[in-house]
Amino acid sequence: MGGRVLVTGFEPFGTHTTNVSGDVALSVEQSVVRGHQIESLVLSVDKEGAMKTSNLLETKSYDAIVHIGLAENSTHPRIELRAKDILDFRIPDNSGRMISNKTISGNGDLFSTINVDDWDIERMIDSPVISNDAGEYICNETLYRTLSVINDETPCFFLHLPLQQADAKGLVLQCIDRMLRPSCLDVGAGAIIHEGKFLAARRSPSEKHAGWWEFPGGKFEEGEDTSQCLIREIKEELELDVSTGKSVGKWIFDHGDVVVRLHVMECFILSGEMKLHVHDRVHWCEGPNEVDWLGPDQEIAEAISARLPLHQNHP
Ligand code: PCA
Repeated sequence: MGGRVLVTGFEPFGTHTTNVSGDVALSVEQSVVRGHQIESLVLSVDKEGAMKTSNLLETKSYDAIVHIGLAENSTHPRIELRAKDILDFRIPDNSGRMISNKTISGNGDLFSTINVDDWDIERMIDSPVISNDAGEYICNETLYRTLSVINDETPCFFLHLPLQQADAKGLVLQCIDRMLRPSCLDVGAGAIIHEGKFLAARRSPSEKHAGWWEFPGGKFEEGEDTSQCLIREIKEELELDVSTGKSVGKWIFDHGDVVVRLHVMECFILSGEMKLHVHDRVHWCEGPNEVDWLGPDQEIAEAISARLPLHQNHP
């Protein structure tokens, strides 16, 4: 592939003698994520540092850009999605520049080009949070100046790190992986619940992932929601008419070539005689460990088992 990713951090500023962001940026230098090599830069905490990347982009291009900075008052890493069109410094920057309440361009706020809906944030390293406030200092200025010159889909965002964090390097690499991976394919998975048990179906020898057990379902068709997708798929796969109930949750699973977002929903049989089309066996489960589940379906089976008694009396 041979793509390139730019990761920047900052020098110390204010009363700090170190800056975790610069150290973390350097720690990932030369690492390879999804065939892309990381280039690292430590930026000065001033206008020159804030403009370094936008200047670089005049002659170079990257497949993803992550700016990292220290957020001294944060307890969690923050994924900044917005660069505000304002600078309002509490302390001068490292060049002595002091700015009070001034716009950067006067053209309004700018927004990151990443799609966090595809990221499974809840399961990421060190529990990052989404933020729309990168401050009014050099970090915000840097994101603003970079976003203002990106006019394509190049993923770029700002990662604000707390003073102390268990695995900042791991989180940065994970963010880059999310930026470079294909967008999620939405797939419905039905937890068919009947007489206190839920249905597992084994994929036929002729199917991809043959022999593994899964929840019936499939890809959303144009305009479908989870319920419509499952009613159609379960009819096609099992010849059962079902109604849908509560959502069980969403799981994102990376198969390498494709990333699937599974939308899991309770289903209840209305009518029909089960006939298998893409499966060769079914099993009514009372617990999560009765079959060899495909990929994330094990975790889903655990989630369903945990709530199962609630639904034993459903019609
Ligand atoms: N944090 C500062 C600037 C440099 C850094 O690491 C900020 O949050 O703006």
